[in-house]
Amino acid sequence: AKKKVGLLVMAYGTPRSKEEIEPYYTHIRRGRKPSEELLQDLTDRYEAIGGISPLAKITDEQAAKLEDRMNELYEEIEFKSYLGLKHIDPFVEDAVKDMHRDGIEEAISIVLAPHFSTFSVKSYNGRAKEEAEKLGGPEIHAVESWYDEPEFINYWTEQIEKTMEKIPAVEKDKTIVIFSAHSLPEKIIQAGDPYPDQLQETADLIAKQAGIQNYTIGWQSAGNTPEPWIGPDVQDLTRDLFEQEGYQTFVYCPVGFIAEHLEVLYDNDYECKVVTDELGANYYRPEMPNAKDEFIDVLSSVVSKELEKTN
Ligand code: FEC
Repeated sequence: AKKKVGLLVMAYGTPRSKEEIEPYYTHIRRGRKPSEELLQDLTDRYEAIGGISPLAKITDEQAAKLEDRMNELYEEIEFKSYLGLKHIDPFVEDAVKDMHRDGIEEAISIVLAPHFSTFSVKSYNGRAKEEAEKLGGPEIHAVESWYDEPEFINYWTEQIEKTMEKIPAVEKDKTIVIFSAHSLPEKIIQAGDPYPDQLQETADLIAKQAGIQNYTIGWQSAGNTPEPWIGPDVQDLTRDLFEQEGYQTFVYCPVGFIAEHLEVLYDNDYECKVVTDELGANYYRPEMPNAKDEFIDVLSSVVSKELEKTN
């Protein structure tokens, strides 16, 4: 029989119906129910992007396609994917339980977010490993980050090139690319988290390959808490670049995300666009990876490298 390997694909998760918004939000808030006002605000944002987020469907498709691709690449192994979500069922722990029940002894885990941080990747993998230890298996080989994976850099390079073709030559000097990721509380930096440096490196690699001189990094979607979050926020950054440096065309590349979900469809396509419209500047946002074949190739390369380390 073929050797069986589990593919633990972990992602943020999203409500699949209006009714799920409250339990989902409560889970994000570590068990504290949101106020009516907060809940309404989040419901309104989902409403603004069409009612619910396309994320659930995209994540399912990514996991299914990755499984197919890995089975094509390795004849001698049978891969089975297990989806484990951070804030809604099937939770990370559920996926590990299913692998254990199916007799999977070895698994590769990958988080559908490119940059490592203690808040994201470490927490996903920590939960998975803790559950596996409780159950006595499977052994999980965790991908820690893949922000510099050459095929990932290629994906964004091609997207930027496509976008640049739409921008008239006379506007090029006044065009800037903003690479962004989800903001996190600033205290992670003092704790030595590599997250900000990894975003900078992704930006540098893509800009170099795409031949882009005008670029910078920014942070988006920060939480509404009194503690300081990593900045500059992409909206403030847009204003500053317009007012102080004269940029008039903005290309938003939210490379810390991989799907067209709320944080992109609302925080970029609505909130950043409000700012560019107000300034009379131009807004562009290249297509997200979603479940495109080129992106499935990124994930399969990353998983293959991890697999080869274990042999
Ligand atoms: O439904 C959708 O389409 C969007 C799903 C979604 C993704 C996502 C990614 C990340 N988050 C990260 C960190 C935080 C921190 C807080 C926080 C809060 C929210 C809220 C919603 C939400 N996040 Fe999220 N995030 C998504 C959705 N996130 C909804 C709650 C309302 C709001 O603030 O908008 C603050 C928590 C707190 O209050 O204590 C911190 C990070 C990522 C990217 C990495 C990853 O995907 O895991 C980091 C997608």
